[in-house]
Amino acid sequence: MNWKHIGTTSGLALVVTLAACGNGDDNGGSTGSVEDEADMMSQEDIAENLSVITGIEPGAGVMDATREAIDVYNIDLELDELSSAFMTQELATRIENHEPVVVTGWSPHWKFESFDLKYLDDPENVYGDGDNIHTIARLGLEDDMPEAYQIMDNFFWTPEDMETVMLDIEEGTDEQEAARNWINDNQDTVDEWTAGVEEVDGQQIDLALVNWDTEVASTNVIAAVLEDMGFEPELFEVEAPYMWQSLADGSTDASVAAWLPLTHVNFMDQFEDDLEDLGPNLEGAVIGLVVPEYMDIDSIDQLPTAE
Ligand code: PBE
Repeated sequence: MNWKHIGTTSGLALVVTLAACGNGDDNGGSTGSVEDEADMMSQEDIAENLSVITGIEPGAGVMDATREAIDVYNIDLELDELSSAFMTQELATRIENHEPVVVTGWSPHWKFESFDLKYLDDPENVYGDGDNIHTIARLGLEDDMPEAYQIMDNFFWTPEDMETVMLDIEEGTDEQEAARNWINDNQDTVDEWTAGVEEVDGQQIDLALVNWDTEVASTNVIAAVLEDMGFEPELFEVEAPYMWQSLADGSTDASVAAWLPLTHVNFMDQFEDDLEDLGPNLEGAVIGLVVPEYMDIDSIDQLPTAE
């Protein structure tokens, strides 16, 4: 049986890979790799040909941080509000054409497997020193659904685990199947999350997620684990602010998609009294500005600045 996924999904990620792999030209390949110095794009060329930072959904934490970075570093680029799928598509196209491109990036993410990319240094530390991804729940979940609460609380994995699932999905595997593949290969880990927990009989659990590759991977894995324990998971795909709001008002039960302490600091400030933080389910997440290796800059303060 499969859990319900309420909301839209995107097939764009697959298109991106095909576009990115289809062309073995001599620009150092179309993955953005650099084979010799001539492939490097100078700071002047970048200033001349770059007018935007390619962003994602306006409500994402990495977008808040980027608006702040533009201010702090006085960056002379517009921030394009797109979506995660369009961001990776734009990245692929620009790399294919050996053009400058700077995106709002995060790790774990499959884009680092598909392209040769780097984070720009952040001397003013706008993007923080790394985040963890936390599990959050509505108030009262522990009393109402102790088994689900226990499993959600035990859920913990590594960036490599998450990347395995993301890459599987990005290569075209169905989200639920990718989650199952990972579980089949990591049954010992999953057994630790469910150790000592009683199975239930068809209890519905509503999980909120945003359509970011990271959260699609984690939410589908925890949904599959819950399903195996007798739950009927429903996945509610929402915009970032509503993910927090829906837990605070009790209209969903839990989420594994809270990036803290930095990325979602504004949401945490707003909603922390009305929900419960169950702590990290993954350690070592990162956000920042990301460019292809062939751009000959290393730091955010080398991006074009306003006079
Ligand atoms: N992200 C992925 C999210 C959190 C998960 C980095 C795009 C954000 O910026 O809010």
